[in-house]
Amino acid sequence: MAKSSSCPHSPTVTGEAGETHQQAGETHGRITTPQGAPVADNQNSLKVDARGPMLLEDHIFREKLFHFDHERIPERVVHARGYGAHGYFETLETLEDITCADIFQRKGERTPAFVRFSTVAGNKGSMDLARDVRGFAVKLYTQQGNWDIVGNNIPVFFIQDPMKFPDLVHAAKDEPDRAFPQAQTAHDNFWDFISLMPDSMHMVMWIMSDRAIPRSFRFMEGFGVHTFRMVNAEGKSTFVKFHWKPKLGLQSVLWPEAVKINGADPDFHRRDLWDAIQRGDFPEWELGLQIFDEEFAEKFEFDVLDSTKLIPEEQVPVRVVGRLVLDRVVDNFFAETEQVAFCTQNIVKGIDHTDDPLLQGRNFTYLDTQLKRLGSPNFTHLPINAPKCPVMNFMQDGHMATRNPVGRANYEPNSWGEGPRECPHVGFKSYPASVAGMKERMRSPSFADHYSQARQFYISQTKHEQAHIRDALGFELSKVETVAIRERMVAHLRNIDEDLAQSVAQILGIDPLPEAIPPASPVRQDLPPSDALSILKRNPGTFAGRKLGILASDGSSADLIQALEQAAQNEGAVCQFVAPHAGEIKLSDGSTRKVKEKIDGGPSVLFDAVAVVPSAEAVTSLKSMPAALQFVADAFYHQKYLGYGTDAKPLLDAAGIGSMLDDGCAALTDQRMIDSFVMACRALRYWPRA
Ligand code: HDE
Repeated sequence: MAKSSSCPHSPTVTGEAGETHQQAGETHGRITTPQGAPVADNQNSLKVDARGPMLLEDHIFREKLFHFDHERIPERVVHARGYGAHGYFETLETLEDITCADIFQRKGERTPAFVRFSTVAGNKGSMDLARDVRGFAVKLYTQQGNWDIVGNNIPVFFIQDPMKFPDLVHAAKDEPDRAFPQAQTAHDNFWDFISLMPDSMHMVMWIMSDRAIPRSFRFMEGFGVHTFRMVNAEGKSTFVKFHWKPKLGLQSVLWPEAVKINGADPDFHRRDLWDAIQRGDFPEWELGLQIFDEEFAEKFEFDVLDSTKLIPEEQVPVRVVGRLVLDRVVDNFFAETEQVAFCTQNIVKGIDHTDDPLLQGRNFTYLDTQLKRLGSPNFTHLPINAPKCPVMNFMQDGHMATRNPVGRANYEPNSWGEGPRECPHVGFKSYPASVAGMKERMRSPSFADHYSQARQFYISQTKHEQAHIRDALGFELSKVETVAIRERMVAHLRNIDEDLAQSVAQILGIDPLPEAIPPASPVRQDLPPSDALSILKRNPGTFAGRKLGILASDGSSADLIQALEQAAQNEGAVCQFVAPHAGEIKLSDGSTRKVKEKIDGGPSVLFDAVAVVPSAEAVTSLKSMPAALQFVADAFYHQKYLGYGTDAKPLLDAAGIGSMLDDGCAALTDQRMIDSFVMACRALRYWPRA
């Protein structure tokens, strides 16, 4: 039988213009096999007769499927779900007094950068708004080699010794027998482990706070966590902690919003980053340093080598020395975001590690994990990992070696005059810290205080933020089935704050309160609140980079919408339209607006503030649509700023909020009201409604 060009499922059939797909392909370049041989038919495998068996000799089919079968590489054990972008780091301050790192020598110089944000616990396909720590990993392609700052959006960590990392991660991820829950810590194994690890209590306060449900990557801080060293040309060492401060300020969602966003748009964070970069609204952070010396380290209340502790910014202020701008999305997710390999050991001359045990453990494990994931010690040859400065050494061969030396000499020293040589003056030198002591497996007594900074974090929060921590603990522990674990957690909380312990116990129905766990070191009651630890105390006072969701319809007032658009633009915010139907809406003056979301696909949780301005006619039908009622009711209950046109009032009444309107709700009656509504949105949420 002839080749099935008449098969109705075959795209090789002649198209309307009388052109076959193969012909169309000519203009796009030819499909070839991996060996470069042009492929004549990419639709049909080789068979004996159209309905007959396939032939093993079909090398084109076999090679195509062989490659497909091997497309996946192992996902990261932790931080599997991530999203990356390119950009640059700009040096704002030279730091030759404290470091000889090349990147800090010339003010105004730009260094290429790649950043990958991530959640920790979930699989690669999990949702973005899991309650979780966010990874904030930065690769700086400096002229003296790649420098990676592999940080998180939380400045402390769960554990003090890397020996416990596999246990922590096993406990946090889905339980091994049932393989759930996915991307959440609200289960017995996690809280069982945590409640047996008092060192994690400070981190617990952070992950139960709004920090663990950021509004987007653009609105979160990043931290190097550990104490690092900077070393200057004279060999003098200074301690530093790294901070990334978002230009647009901090912002988080509410937990009920997170739950809905995960359903409405599981890619909420990655989409936000992609969209912002694509519209030229480049995300930006300042690099800040907390700089301190041995003397400060000696007198500070806690051990600076303990990653479960931070240094309050009020004690050591953050000095801004650079900025990071993300201005380019990836060309290919796999090649860049999936294959990027961060290693804490990637440091450059002028930067050095300290004896923080967690950092030392990480220095072993990141290299090891990249070998497993990328399958070859030559992962540094991949473009995303390759330094942008010359690389010369005698390392050779291995799987997939693409950067191969030429010549006879593959060792050093050699008599052939070939190859690179070591360079004592410009090369990396470890800081010659003096070390002495017994080999032993033990935890330093200076790491023993597990509750004081947890308490300091809690008392630094506003009352709304404290309520969120209480509710988060109540929610997570209510999902723990073993009562003894819940009780053990409440017993820890008593060391942090009695009221918190009491209210969580009440949520969990625990009465009487269990005895507090005896702390290894007395809990300090005298640490003052630190405003820098709160998100709300540092409200950025800007609506820039945020989204105003406009619920509109055919016939909506063009004047009102234009005024809203103008006011939002003045603030640097984006407007998106939600409407009863997809496509376009025609406004009162006949002009049109592109609909971003149909009402049942665009709940108000996707926006930072909403304006409800459908025509009177549309309101009549929207009043009986659950999605429209939820849109306005959710916006109200999630404490969003809510503007409404006079025609929309019946919709607010039908949603049950018409009689409760407060100062966070504005009737958009004239230009002045519209402007003041959009300016009020700078507060990001109308907290009194909570
Ligand atoms: Fe990681 N961590 N980690 N971690 N980590 C990994 O490396 C590990 C820790 C962090 O976007 C893994 O490439 C140990 C602290 C980020 O690709 C793995 C310990 C901080 C990323 C690993 C820690 C981090 C990772 C898994 C305790 C904040 C994602 C995949 C000693 C300062 C990087 C990979 C990316 C990834 C080990 C603790 C941040 C297994 C053993 C503390 C942002 O090697």
